[in-house]
Amino acid sequence: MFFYTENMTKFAFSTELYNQDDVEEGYAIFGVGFDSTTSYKSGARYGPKAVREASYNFETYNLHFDTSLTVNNYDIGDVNVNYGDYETTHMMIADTVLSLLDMGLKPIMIGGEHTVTNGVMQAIYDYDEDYFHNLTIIHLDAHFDMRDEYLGEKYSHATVLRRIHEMNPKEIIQIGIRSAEEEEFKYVKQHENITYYTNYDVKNDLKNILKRLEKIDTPIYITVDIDVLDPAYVPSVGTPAPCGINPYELEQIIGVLSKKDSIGLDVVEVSSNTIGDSTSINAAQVIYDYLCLKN
Ligand SMILES: [Mn+2]
Repeated sequence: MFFYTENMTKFAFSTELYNQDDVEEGYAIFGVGFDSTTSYKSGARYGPKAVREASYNFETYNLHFDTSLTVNNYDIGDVNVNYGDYETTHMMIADTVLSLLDMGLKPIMIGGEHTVTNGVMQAIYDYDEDYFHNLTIIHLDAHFDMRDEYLGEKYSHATVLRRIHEMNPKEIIQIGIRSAEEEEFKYVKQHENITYYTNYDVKNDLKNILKRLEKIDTPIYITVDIDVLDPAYVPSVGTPAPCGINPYELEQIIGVLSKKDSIGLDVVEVSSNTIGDSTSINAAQVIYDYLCLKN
């Protein structure tokens, strides 16, 4: 091993995993560069590379949370994707995550378009169905992603939360929402186990939302579509929507959620393709904050 080198194909603070027999409990970071159903600005396939590269910009001590990132985490590389075919990609994500869970590793996925979250949900469901039915899904996004289908597709970035809701988790809490289609909005309002907070709710009463999150007493899974932030902070996303939340608000939300019993996290929809793009830096910050608070 070389002591003074770094590997930008891996997340900055991750450990190499050479032999599966040596694995210790912790977190497994992986990418899924799939973006075949992206409808507006393409490029989420670059997310995993861009977010990892951006992670080298951070220092090991997290000043805001007064802690360093020391929790055990491996970067296992990227799941193979079948461009243009979500179904086989879904199977490969689900199989990979199921292996991780069997090894005592919690998934941290870098997307890819939001569709890929379905694969992680499938794995958690297959791992322990009762656990899945007791799970609270925390969904940060500009969009509900609750359409039944989008452009004829059942599995799409715009339907991902609908498919997850159909698998019957205990609850879904959506935060930062500011864009919708009427049918999905009706669906959200019809279901008591879906709660949503708009961008204005975050702006006007973040404390109330944080209190609500603190009260969660089930395991959680966190899915962050980075377009929850305003396009001023994250210009390189598939579907930008104005009047988003800001990184201070996101950091406070992640701060509360990281103290919860979480089975995993994903950060999706990063389509940065240049070094130092603010979108990938903000996305890497979410993973960095989360892991710092898992010590
Ligand atoms: Mn979105």
